[in-house]
Amino acid sequence: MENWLTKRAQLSPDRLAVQYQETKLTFAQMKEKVQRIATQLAQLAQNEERIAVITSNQLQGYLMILAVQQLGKTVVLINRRLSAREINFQLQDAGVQVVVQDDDFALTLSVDQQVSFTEVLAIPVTTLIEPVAEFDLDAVTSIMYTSGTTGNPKGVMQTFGNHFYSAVGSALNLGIMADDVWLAVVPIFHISGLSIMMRSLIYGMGVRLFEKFDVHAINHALLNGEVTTISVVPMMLTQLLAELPANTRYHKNFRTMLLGGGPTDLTTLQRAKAAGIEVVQSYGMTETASQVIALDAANAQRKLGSAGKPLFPVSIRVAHQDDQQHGRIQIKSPTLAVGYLNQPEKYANTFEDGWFDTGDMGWLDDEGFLFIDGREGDMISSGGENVFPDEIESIYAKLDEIKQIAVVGVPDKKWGAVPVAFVTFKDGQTLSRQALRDFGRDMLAHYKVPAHFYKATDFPRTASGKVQRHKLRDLLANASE
Ligand code: S0N
Ligand code: AMP
Ligand code: MG
Ligand code: MG
Repeated sequence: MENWLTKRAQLSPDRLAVQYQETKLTFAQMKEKVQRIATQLAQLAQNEERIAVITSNQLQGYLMILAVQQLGKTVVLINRRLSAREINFQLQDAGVQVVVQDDDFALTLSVDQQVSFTEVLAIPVTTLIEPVAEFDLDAVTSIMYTSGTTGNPKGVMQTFGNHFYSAVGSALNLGIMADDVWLAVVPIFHISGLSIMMRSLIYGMGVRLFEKFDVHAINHALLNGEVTTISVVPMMLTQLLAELPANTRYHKNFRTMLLGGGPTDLTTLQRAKAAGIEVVQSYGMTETASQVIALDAANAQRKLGSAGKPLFPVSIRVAHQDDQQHGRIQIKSPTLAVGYLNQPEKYANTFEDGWFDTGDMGWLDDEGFLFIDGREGDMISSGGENVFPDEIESIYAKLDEIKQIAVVGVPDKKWGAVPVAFVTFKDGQTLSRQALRDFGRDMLAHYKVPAHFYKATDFPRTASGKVQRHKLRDLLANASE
């Protein structure tokens, strides 16, 4: 397929491509800027197959990601909130030696070159390079890491074809209007955000980029008609609703709020309904290049609480035990990633009879609408970021003083859920809460650090001695910090 940016700049050169703060770029202007940056990146990383971009949702990072694509190289997208240790693991796994990053990114990483955006933009340009003529639908264009219940994070390899089918599947459900502007406050290092960038190129749609989840600024944009669509995780919807003045309606230009990334409670959906907000519930993951299941506007209210039906290119089945309605959600889709980097067997093992097993549980009603029960294991969804107790426990297990630690998710007013830890110490040893917290903040993304540490004497266990996490919550009632 012809290079999407080249094609888009030909088809609709004067349409808005992206707005960040007061800066607006049309597709023609964006193409010109991206070509210059691609030329600069080429000098920096001539022989690299992959370049990592570390950025918040700001314009330079946005253009850097597109520039890597123009070179025919793969962009490795790094969660800006991870610790140096976590990022180094991903960079090493992806064989990355060149990182381009936000000017204010402060961590020192184990790579040959760590270059700030300002430094990239200062590289002298004599002759502009030619962008790649074609985007090969089978070529891997982006890699982003996803964690699981066990083992190290896996680099999910997404192809141009994955992004293309994802964008088309979304459009066939939500529709496309000539003046659409999609507000991107979900991170462009997650598929929730990157998928908006890809839709923009494919649809010729404007993106309004927000660096911070500033509730007032975002409500303002939805109230004054500047944007037509927004992607949110549940915690964002809750906060937007809480700050929305009573009897106030979003602007009539605003047509869709795409909600995904984690479970939403029915009360929040009902409050959104009462506020007249068109919430489209959806379900998707990094491996599926964003939503694969979504509600349509016609059923959004009637099927409140459902994640919807599979998008046009997607098939779904729930694999269950004989007489049970609930089971494992499995998917076939041209948006399915082509693999986990360096771990082909691991990816192959997630398939059953050609169906990708999501690891999530759910059930289908008699009309084929999917309801999600949650993930197997003990994943915690904190503000749309996935947190795995096993990972936190294994990090803390490195501390000599700790005999055993067990982590469990508890409801949280702001983030939806947060991890808390129960700790037992070896005889005669202890660590302060502050020491435990500091250690965690050094080793882990801050959202993974337990919000509370409770000293325990022992844990509820099975007959074989395994800690029963689900029973730990019962201990909270009489636990002391
Ligand atoms: C909610 C967000 C924006 C909060 O970040 P904010 O307010 O910018 O925080 P900071 O200023 O950076 O930090 C302030 C303090 O808060 C801590 N913190 C930040 N985030 C979290 C968190 N999630 N949980 C707990 N604490 C958090 C910071 O650590 C800091 O504290 P200190 O100073 O102590 O360090 C942010 O969390 C965010 O962006 N969340 C959303 C992430 C997301 O997009 N997840 C979805 C991933 N899944 C997918 O992409 C697949 C589904 C999908 O594609 C999709 C999803 C949604 C909508 C549409 C789609 C689609 O299909 O298209
Ligand atoms: P990620 O790997 O970060 O892309 O997160 C994907 C995971 O988020 C899924 O496997 C689910 O566990 C969870 N998730 C996404 N959408 C929903 C939803 N609508 N309801 C419940 N959980 C969801
Ligand atoms: Mg995942
Ligand atoms: Mg931040």
